Amino acid sequence: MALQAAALLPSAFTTRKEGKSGAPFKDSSLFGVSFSEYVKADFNSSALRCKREYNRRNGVVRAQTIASAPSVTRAAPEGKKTLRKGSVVVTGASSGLGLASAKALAETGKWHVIMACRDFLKAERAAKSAGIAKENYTIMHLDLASLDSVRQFVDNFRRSGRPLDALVCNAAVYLPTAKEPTFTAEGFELSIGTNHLGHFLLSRLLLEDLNKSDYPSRRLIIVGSITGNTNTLAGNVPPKANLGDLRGLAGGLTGLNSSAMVDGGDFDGAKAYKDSKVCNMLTMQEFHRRYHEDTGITFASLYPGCIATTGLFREHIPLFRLLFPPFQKYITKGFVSEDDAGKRLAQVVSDPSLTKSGVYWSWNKDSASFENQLSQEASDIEKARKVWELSEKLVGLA
Ligand code: LMG
Ligand code: NDP
Ligand code: PMR
Repeated sequence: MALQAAALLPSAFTTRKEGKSGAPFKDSSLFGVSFSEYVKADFNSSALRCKREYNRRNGVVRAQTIASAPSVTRAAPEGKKTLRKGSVVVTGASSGLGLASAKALAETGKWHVIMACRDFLKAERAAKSAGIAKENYTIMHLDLASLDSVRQFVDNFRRSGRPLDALVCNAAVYLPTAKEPTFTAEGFELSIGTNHLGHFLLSRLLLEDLNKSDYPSRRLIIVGSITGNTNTLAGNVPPKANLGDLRGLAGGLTGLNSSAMVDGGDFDGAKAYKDSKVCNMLTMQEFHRRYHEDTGITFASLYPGCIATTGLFREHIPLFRLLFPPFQKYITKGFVSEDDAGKRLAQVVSDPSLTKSGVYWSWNKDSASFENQLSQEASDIEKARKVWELSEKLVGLA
């Protein structure tokens, strides 16, 4: 793994802002352009906790489920003295942010990481060269570009008998130079198909497993990005994210009789990626609205910073790959090393103070996490509901 040594930021674990109520925080900015918001501390109220406990004991979850769920031994969380090791699934843990977060979580000694990867050997090599101890990880095959593979993964995971305490939807593809669309096994445009639809099915199916866990704080994290948010400078670099009226998604993104793009427009690989990140952030919020109160599961998203050295840019032109890291390091100052970004994601998975649900986390330059404001489109309630319903149809849940 090419974990960059250039750590511009101190560890996110050690410097966390507490008592954020009412305090404005600034996002990292370019030339003084910054985005801030008032952060409200809203950790679980006792009333909500009571309802949650009731629902958990009675197995209340409105998720669509498949029949083969094994039973997970449950114990009353309040009766526990020592916390067992958590069990977290991280998709796309064979490189970049996924690998760095797997390493950060494993190193705490508190987590066993299930690395859900499409390339088994690559993942094994990556885990070894990152120095993740054998007993702290398991690699399981998952190709998000195939819904059969997603269902197979869920089956295999259940057969393993492990509980599911946290799920991290991290994997993504970015195809900025593609002139024509490429497609998943089911014929969806590859960026939306992988980044959004594959994760949508995975998280819908695994919600049941998360709900069965007796772990004190169960979390479903979906990685978002600044580039999907048009309320930022980065989100205004063309082509901009825009889901339009979702006519392409409704048409199945096949590129045959309908468009391969969510908004029904001409194919643009960079836009498809940014649109997929908007879908990711909308999905997280829709999960929150539909399930947080009943299940107590924390749903959250994040922008980990610009990790300009990862494999995400593998399809970009060589000049871009050469200039992008120094551009982000010295000009935008949005650069973050893979190591530090991994710690940020690990923090969202396991920090006891980050239990708030429905939140999009970002970090200040001093590495303090704060709740960030999503763009208008990425926080559009009606659009979130429509994306959810159309996605359900496409992945065969409705
Ligand atoms: C497209 O290119 C590609 O075509 C597409 O394939 C895809 O990749 C897409 O978004 C991804 O980008 C768009 C174009 C940028 O990309 C470029 O060609 C530029 C590449 C830049 C890469 C970084 C190189 C920087 C070079 C500097 C050298 C650094 C060296 C460091 C050395 C350090 C030494 C100390 O898009 C453009 O079209 C560029 C012009 C647009 C700029 C937009 C800027 C934001 C505008 C925001 C205005 C909106 C207002 C928002 C509110 C803000 C208020 C101010
Ligand atoms: P990488 O390319 O390094 O990692 C992406 C991972 O996704 C790889 O492990 C890759 O597997 C995996 N993957 C791709 N397609 C599939 C598939 N079909 N099935 C299973 N796994 C798949 O990129 P990053 O680490 O940068 O990206 C991770 C996340 O971070 C993404 O969600 C991205 O949107 C987000 N992000 C990244 C930023 C950045 O600056 N880099 C900024 C903001 C957000 P393989 O190793 O086999 O290719
Ligand atoms: Mg962007 C504060 C300024 C900032 C930040 C934080 C990012 C992050 N970018 C910023 C500014 C700019 N970028 C500016 C001013 C430009 C024009 C020169 C610019 C260009 C640019 C390109 C061409 N940026 C890019 C690209 C990509 O191909 C990347 C992309 O959009 O992938 C979808 C990208 C990114 N810039 C970022 C981040 C985080 C990315 C990676 C995208 C992601 O993971 O979501």
